[in-house]
Amino acid sequence: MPATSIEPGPGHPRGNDTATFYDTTGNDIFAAWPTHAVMYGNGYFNDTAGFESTVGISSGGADQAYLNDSAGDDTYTSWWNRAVLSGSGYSTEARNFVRTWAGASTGNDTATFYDLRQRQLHGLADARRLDGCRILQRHCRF
Ligand SMILES: [Ca+2]
Ligand SMILES: [Ca+2]
Repeated sequence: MPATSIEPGPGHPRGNDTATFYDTTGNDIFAAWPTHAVMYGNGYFNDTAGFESTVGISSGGADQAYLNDSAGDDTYTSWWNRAVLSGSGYSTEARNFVRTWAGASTGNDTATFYDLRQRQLHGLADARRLDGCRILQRHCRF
């Protein structure tokens, strides 16, 4: 199956464009950076570039999401079924993934985790490594 690529195109004005990735019933990988994102699995590979907002959705399987931050200040917020990483000019969201990973590189990055009852579990600045998981973040490490 040929790879597909969707881009706003040259000269496209910066706006609030959203790209949404839908997974398969099998195991899929969603990986996102501030300027591009990919989802791939058995027999397919999809990618985008230049969207300000990107959403990856898992419907089943042992899906994993990897959210990569920018060089500037970023904010990561994780709920039991959803995680959002955002910074200057971009936002990336992963929904219903069994496992979500977010990386903090440079900048004043912050992370907040909420449990099933919306209680805040952790707040920390300049996180180097965040590893959220689906149920109560029991296996999180940073
Ligand atoms: Ca899947
Ligand atoms: Ca950062």
